[in-house]
Amino acid sequence: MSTLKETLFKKIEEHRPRTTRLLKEHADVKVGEVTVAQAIGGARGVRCLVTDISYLDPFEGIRFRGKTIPETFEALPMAPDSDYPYVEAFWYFLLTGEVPTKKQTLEVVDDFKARRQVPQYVFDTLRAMPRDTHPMTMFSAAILAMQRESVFVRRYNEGMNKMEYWDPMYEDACNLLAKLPTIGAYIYRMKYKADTHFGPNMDLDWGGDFAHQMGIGHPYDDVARMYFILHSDHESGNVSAHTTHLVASALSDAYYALSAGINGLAGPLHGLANQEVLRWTMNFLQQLGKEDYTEDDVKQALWDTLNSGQVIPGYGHAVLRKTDPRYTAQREFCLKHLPDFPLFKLISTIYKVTPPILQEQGKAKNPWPNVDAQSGVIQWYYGVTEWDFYTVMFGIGRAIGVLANITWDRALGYPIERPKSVTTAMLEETAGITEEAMASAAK
Ligand code: CMX
Repeated sequence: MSTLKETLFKKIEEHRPRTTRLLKEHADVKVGEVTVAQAIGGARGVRCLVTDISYLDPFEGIRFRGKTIPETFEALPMAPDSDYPYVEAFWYFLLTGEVPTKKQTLEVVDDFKARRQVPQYVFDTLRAMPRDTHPMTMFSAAILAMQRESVFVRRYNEGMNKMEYWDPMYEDACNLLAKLPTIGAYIYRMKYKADTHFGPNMDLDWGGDFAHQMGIGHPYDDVARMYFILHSDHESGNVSAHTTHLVASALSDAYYALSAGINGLAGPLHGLANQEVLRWTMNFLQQLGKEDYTEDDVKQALWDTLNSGQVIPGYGHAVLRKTDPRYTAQREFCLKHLPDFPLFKLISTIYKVTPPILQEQGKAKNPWPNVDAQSGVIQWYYGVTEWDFYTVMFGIGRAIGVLANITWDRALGYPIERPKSVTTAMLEETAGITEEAMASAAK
């Protein structure tokens, strides 16, 4: 057994009694109440999911295993000639809560290399799809196509004991994760780079190999490492994490579950917002018809968007009530590597003028930028201008978090998810709305 797997097993054994005790001795303790607004309004703020992998404080932002983003970057072993840690070290950290040593990290690097080979039929599946298929559809299909590889399914069919479920889930998660950069880069180059490919470089780590297979030199390997870590996990309630968890709760394997989560990430209110930011920005420049814009031009375009009933992509959040630290981390990268890039300057101007406009409009509870507002500009700078592809990179990163979570779901024996629904009439009754009141309201 690898050090990571052994450490994970030890953590699982330590953790199980905590969940068991809560369920046995404190099952009736209330965590919160559900209001009518929450029942109709997307369960916002309802505390009914448990994860120890990350926690999102509305005013502080994400903590991975208790560490902020800067603390996470600081703590983990750095990749060679890099300002960012190995993604493999981060995987170890997310799974176990322990910061791995360099040696333990390199063990995971080697383990992922051994699992990196993507079966040919996955490429054949991608090639069979019309070339104008959205990259997120391709990415999801590639993951789903590999479902036949699931170790969990094989072991389940052999009659595995429940207590062992986490083990093949871990194997599926590692097998999948190791392949995702190759699949992502293949989709990119097949669609946008005349179907020319570099293939994996076994000397490189996960992030470095993604940059290599994309065909982009240093520091794009650091962009990849930073990007994948930043996008990995945002506690359990967001659409991609919750979908992955929900589907896995039926004991569907990691391939089914991740593919489903990726489909949720493909929505414009979620991960697809990163492509929408670039689309919005480029439309703005095109419609303006000149290169030099003023703050007033940007303000006008933002108001036009709001007045036509659309959202400003990259702004707002269901939980956060401040600038997303994932935005700030990417902004810091831009300030270091591309401070004079015109598109970065425009994105900075949008950052300056948007929050007051959203505040003036008075609808969005959070007027500040989220992770998606800044990510496209970095990609654009390094030549990845095909914005349809941006959410695939979000998806590769998000896989790290959701796969760690469903491994733990299995370890702790979380049951099939099945919240209860009510009817509108039941809500009306609970709210004390009488038939007479409804009849007089209808007059
Ligand atoms: N632009 C315009 N209106 C916005 C807005 C924005 N950026 N953010 C929120 N609003 C509006 C909502 O549409 C809603 O309007 P209605 O009352 O007419 O329905 C109102 O403000 C209240 O919404 P909220 O409670 O502040 O936000 P929600 O929790 O409902 O939704 C989110 C959160 C992210 C979907 C929303 O802020 C949004 O649509 N943002 C733009 C898309 C985006 O950037 N998504 C990416 C989020 C990060 C990620 O998951 O990747």
